[in-house]
Amino acid sequence: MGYRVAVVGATGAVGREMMKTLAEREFPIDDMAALASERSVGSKVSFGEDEDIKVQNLAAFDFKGTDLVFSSPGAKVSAEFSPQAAKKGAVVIDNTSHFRMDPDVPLVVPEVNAEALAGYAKRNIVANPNCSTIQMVVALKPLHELARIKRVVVATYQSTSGSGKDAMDELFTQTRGIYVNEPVRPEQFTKQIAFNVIPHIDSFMDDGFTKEEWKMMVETKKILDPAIKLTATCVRVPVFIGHAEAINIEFENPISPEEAREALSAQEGITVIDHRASEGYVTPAECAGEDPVYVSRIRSDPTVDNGLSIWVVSDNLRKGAALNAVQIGETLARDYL
Ligand code: 11C
Repeated sequence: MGYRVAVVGATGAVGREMMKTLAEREFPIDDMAALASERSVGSKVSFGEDEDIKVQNLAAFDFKGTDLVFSSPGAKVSAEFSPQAAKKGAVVIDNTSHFRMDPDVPLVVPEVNAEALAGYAKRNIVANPNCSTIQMVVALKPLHELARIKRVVVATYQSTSGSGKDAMDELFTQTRGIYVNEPVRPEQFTKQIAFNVIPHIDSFMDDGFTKEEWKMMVETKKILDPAIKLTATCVRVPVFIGHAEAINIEFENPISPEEAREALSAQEGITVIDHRASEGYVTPAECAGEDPVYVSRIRSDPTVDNGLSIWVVSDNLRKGAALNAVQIGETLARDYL
């Protein structure tokens, strides 16, 4: 039996990746609806290699009879339409930040806390975590099981696709413009993104952290363990696809790089590439279009008791968004629907 599926935000960078991932992984689908705002109605989006689907108006769509909704519009649009779809009986996998901290909404990375899906029916909504959180918790989980994480200090290097297609276009146009002496006019970012890095993702909060940094902290607690202390600095870098993270971890118990490497290699969803040579670590350009979370540069941190530093890279549109959402859908289909 196949499912009746809708993708909300089908014309966006993540929405397109969701349609591609659903087709690639042969998710059992009897009917697919691609939904977006009125201005995209009539345009077409690809669903797999051979099929193009006409975009329908989200505001006019009746979710009655839809089994599963993969939703990735803006948070405000999701706040309005995800509960409407859920009330009509669809299970919504929501990629926005709007529902993540709702205690009645599971926040799920299937390799890490698939068991949380048992609570999906409270609101018929499951939240997909922030991309920078997803790749980090996949790497933290086997290490936490091995030696209990006390504290994490993470610095991110996040690609422009995290901000959507217009932001990727701005990096391209600005880079070209700089070569021909055009004035730089940031629109999607707060400052020049070409040949620059910006320590400001999402809005500033009263305590001086940005909302992106706050999300990494609270989402890690909800997904993995509320006892883990985490502090983040999130930085936008002039890369199209792939987020990288330098993660420093302090454990309760001793852990060697060899033990960490073994545990990470055994974890589903992770590929360890860790040699002390130029080809022995992964960069964002190499992970674009790939499914795994790559872990490299595994080494002891001798400045604390039981410390370890690692480098984690993943395609933010795939494992950081579309793939994780589809894996949630696959787990729901297998265990609950
Ligand atoms: C970025 N992590 O790279 C953000 C994108 O809460 O779902 C995802 C924002 C979110 O800009």
